[in-house]
Amino acid sequence: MQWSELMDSVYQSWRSVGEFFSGLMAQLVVLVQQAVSWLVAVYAQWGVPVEKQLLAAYATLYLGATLLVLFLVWRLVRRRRRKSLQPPAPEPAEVAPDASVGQGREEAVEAPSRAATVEAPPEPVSLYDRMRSGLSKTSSALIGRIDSLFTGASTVNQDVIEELEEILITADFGMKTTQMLVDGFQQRAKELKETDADQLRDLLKDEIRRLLDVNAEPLALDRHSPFVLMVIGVNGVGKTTTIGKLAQQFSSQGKKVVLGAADTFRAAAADQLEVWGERSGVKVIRHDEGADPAAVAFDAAKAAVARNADILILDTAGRLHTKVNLMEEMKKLYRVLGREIGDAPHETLLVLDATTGQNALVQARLFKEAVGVTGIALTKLDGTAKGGMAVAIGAELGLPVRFVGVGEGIEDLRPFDPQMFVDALFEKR
Ligand SMILES: Nc1nc2c(ncn2[C@@H]2O[C@H](COP(=O)(O)OP(=O)(O)OP(=O)(O)O)[C@@H](O)[C@H]2O)c(=O)[nH]1
Ligand SMILES: [Mg+2]
Repeated sequence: MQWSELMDSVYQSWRSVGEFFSGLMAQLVVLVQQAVSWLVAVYAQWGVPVEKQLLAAYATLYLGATLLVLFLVWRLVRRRRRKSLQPPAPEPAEVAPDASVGQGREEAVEAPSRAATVEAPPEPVSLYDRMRSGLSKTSSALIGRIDSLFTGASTVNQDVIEELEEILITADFGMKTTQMLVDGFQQRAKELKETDADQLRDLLKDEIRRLLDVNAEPLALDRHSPFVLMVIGVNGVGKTTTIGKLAQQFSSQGKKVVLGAADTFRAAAADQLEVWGERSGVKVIRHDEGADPAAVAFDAAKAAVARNADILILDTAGRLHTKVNLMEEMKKLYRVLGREIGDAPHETLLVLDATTGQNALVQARLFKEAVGVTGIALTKLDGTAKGGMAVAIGAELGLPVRFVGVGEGIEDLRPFDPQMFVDALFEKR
């Protein structure tokens, strides 16, 4: 191709692009003119003086266009933020370890992100196995040491008792619970004629099992309709995740669930709840960031009644606990809920992070005294060797553990079963 031909074709393409845009601009100008004359007519009808009609029309158009642009930008930002909260679809190769490929297996253990595990299809793993693997850290630290202590002991003497105390305290049973356990254990060990390691092990297991029985009302969801479950706890313990998992589990059991995003501290909190809501087809009532949590509770209660829901779960802001007015906020929530739905909330579930050990116990005590906790959800048991916490909560505070989180998957939030817990903890690995 000749140089002049090339220039000619470039010129032609630019010309057609130019024509296209000038056509578009002409259309736009016509559109603006029509809109202006329509607005002028409207302002004339409203009695606006003639000399101000044109100005008012242009000002209205300008304002409208600015608002439209702002709205589009807001939608774009919101969509992006949602996308960042939305877990990516699971990649089967990553979440399903292939035992035959050593490399792949290593990746599968390390790679799963929070999202991938949450979205993964339910694996054919029994509840017991989930509990067992969730407790593996506590079990290997605690039971391993206990087994070697009992195997080497010919009698239950003071040295054995002291070492047992130390092991239990290290696993975060806490001083008081450790003392209760050791006293009971020592008493019963004295009655044994011979000290056999397996017998001592069973004895301790039995003592722990006994302390796990808390004399508390069971969580009877069908006693109220809607049953109102208020979820509280300091920030980051796993409130929203626990609510999401519960919503999904309840709705898959055929229960109608409504969620209330009363954590209005940051918009992302309600967004996070909405993602869970969308995933399980559950309605989420939310307000804007900074809104009054009691107003959300009010609307959520109304929606739950109107929709004939079985369960209403309310998420609350953890950060408030540092504020002096937390109790006032809570009382307001209680008042609003109680007014809309008799006796609500029917359960105040305090979420505690097991990895924080004795600190979680301190939180539980504070919340119990201040707002009246009726049950505990103990999360992240899988991430700690200090699972003794689960026992200490019941033994020291008399609070029932309702649910335990032993992983990030939906199935990893389990109703707490004391027998299953000790069996999983003590199982030989
Ligand atoms: N390993 C593990 N991680 C968990 C468990 N439960 C929750 N998490 C993780 O803990 C982190 C915090 O969870 P959130 O649900 O956002 O906690 P939150 O209490 O709502 O936090 P705020 O809204 O900031 O007060 C998330 O990354 C969860 O995936 C669990 O049982 N095991
Ligand atoms: Mg939250």
